[in-house]
Amino acid sequence: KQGQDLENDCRTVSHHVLQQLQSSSHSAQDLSTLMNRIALAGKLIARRLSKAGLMDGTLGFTGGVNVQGESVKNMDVYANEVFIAVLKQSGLVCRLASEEMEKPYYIPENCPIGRYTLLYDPIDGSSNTDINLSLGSIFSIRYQEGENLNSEVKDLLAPGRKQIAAGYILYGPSTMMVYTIGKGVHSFTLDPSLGEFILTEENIRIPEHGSVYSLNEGNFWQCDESIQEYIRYVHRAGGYSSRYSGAMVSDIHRILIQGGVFLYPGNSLKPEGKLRLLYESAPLAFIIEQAGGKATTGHMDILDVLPTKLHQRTPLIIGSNQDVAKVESFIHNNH
Ligand code: AHM
Ligand code: MG
Repeated sequence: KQGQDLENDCRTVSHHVLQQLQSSSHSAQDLSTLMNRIALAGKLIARRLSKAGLMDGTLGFTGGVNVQGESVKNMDVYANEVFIAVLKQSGLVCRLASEEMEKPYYIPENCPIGRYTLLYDPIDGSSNTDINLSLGSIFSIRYQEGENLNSEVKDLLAPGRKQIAAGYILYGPSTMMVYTIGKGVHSFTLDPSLGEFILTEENIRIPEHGSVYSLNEGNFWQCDESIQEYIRYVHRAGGYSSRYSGAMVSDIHRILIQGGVFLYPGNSLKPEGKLRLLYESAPLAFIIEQAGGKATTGHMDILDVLPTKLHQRTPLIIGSNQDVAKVESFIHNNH
């Protein structure tokens, strides 16, 4: 028993990545190192969040507005800088692009050797920061193609199928990290006494159907008729539960484990919805597809959408196959 416990305690993220790739190739080593650095970012952010009410300058707004036109919170800035700092030291990432930066950030000392780009949302669900509710970080890793050290993003304007790894960190009652490198979805829980993410569940499969639907129903009257019809269907059908936390990482994590559907469709005020393709929708779509679920705009798979700009938004319908199909049947008017 003791031996087994010890073995379990040694199942860290970086070890797991190496095992998945079963090789000592450069890219296996690279991905393992990258995942380890991202895990470190998660630990730093979790540490800060756990003391948020005790430390000056952690909660609240900076007074600035980001490229998306949203008010920037102190935690957004801190978390954005954490990712830059941990990846600077990796030597592997030459370029980072995030929700909080208008243009990609280049790490000159890592270019041109750094072969990877990290796309990320440092704090997902920012509105939960000041009220001590769940938050997330989302990440996506791609090979960097073409010229280094210029601010072009052309090579990033490629479908989500080009992602080589993706995942999220969930800052809840415990901190979890969920990742995929295209070989299933695996979750880890931060053991604060060890300071390590330890394997929780391997090869997570999303249920084919779940009872949860997750969207901001406050947008009901701005939604397309088809989405309104879907919502009416859910209300009438009975047996569904509405769950919407304001942080999609936690809402989608619930759906990954228990099934259901999360949606942020376009509406009359936000025709493309709210969520950003490259560092929000695509990484989560990679995770959910790898777990056997589906992610769509309503018209095509999220992972097939060809972006035209870095901060492009996209409608998102994501979750269990049957529940996503039900929403699609309303969009295509064949329910
Ligand atoms: P953020 O990254 O700026 O926090 O925005 C993304 C978040 C999602 O986590 C969440 O599902 C959504 O925005 C909530 O938006 P709304 O308040 O419009 O429902
Ligand atoms: Mg976000």
